[in-house]
Amino acid sequence: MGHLVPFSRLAVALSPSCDVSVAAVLPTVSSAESAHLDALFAAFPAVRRLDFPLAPFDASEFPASADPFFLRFEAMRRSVPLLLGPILAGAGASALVTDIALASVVIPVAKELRLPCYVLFTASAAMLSLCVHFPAYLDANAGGSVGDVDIPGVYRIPKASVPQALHDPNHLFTRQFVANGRMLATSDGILVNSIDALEPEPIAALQDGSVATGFPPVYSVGPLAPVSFPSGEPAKNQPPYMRWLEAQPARSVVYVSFGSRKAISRDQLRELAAGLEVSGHRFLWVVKSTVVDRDDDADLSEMLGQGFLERVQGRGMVSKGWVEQEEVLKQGAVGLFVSHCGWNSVTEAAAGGLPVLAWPRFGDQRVNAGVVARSGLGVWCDRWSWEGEEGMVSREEIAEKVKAVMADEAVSKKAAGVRDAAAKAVADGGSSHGNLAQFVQRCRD
Ligand code: BUP
Repeated sequence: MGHLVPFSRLAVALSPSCDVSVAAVLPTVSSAESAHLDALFAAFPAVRRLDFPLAPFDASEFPASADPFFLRFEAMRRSVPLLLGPILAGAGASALVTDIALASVVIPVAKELRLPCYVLFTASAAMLSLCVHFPAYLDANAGGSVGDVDIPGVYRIPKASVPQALHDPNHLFTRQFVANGRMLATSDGILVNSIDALEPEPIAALQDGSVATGFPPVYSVGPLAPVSFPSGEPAKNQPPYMRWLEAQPARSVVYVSFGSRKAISRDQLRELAAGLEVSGHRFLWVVKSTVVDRDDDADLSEMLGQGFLERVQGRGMVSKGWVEQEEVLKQGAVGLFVSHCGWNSVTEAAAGGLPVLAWPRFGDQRVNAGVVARSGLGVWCDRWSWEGEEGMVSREEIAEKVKAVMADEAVSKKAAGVRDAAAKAVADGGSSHGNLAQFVQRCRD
């Protein structure tokens, strides 16, 4: 979803001025993805659907434990040279925007077709600068282990924040990341869902050539506007969590979500439950117990501890299924977002001026948590990470941090400042608005 959501937002943002088609890869891994695609094409008929069926893929060369989403990216990467050309020819495309995860296989196909090819980087600009610099870092490091990474013109990414997979040169993610990073310089331009107010150094360094010389234009176009899929349902048929949220006082609810995939131990989950209970605050918590939502048949009360749901009834809502996060964050009742710091969640918090208590899990999330802390959008105690071996974060620590950030007026003020800057960037005359217009103009030239 972290990739699909920003693509939908970009497609909708472009569709008034461009003829937009979206290649939907089938079958999807998760139910959330297929529901999202169906809703997108139903709500925006001007956005055309191009089905991209995958070529047969034999996953037996990968460990059985391999992440199903990484495997899907690999299957897509292998299908692209075979299938993308005919799909594009049928669509009559004059420019192409590819996901970063496919850049190194899509750009050569686009070049063969003489089609300008842009990349939408769905993570932060800090992560983009790491992606651009990392191949050079590895070359200079000549097989040594990965440590802190100093990105020219940006800042140092500490070893602990470099995505865990990148410490292993043979990891499937590392091979894809390096191949994509090397190919970025040959694209026609890169769109990144960020703004100066969040990431002044990485954006400037990417644009002025400090990260890599002779680099194509980088368009910061964030925060991409959320896309609403009107359900057509009357208000009384709203999901229970929305009805509950509407009844809560302004800025009184702690919203807790670690994204659409599970990576949190059962013990930590229960400690978090206890921490939220001890904090005394109202909360809405989205719980996932599996990596792929289709497999999630866990029982909430068994997962969170006997009696928990009863004890917090009225004060806390726990949802195992998908919630409409954009709607939740728009609701004035939420006052704090305890987040894994998936990049879309960070940009959504920024657009809403909602303080973030960062609790990254893996991948790019520690880099994003660093952005949250640097920009002042929120707070991160860097011991708080699922990936670390430091042990569990205790209920007392969770309760204390939640209470402290909920009461912290300085953080609220900073987050409101980020919101105002984000609103200015996307308004007529703002940087993101202008960059998107420039990108459209280049596609037309
Ligand atoms: Br969970 C959840 N509802 O219940 P990130 C997520 N989202 O609308 P990451 C919902 O999915 P992945 C839910 O608003 C955001 O736009 C959320 O993207 C939305 O997370 C998106 O925050 C998730 O970038 O993606 O970890 O990159 O969860 O797919 O691993």
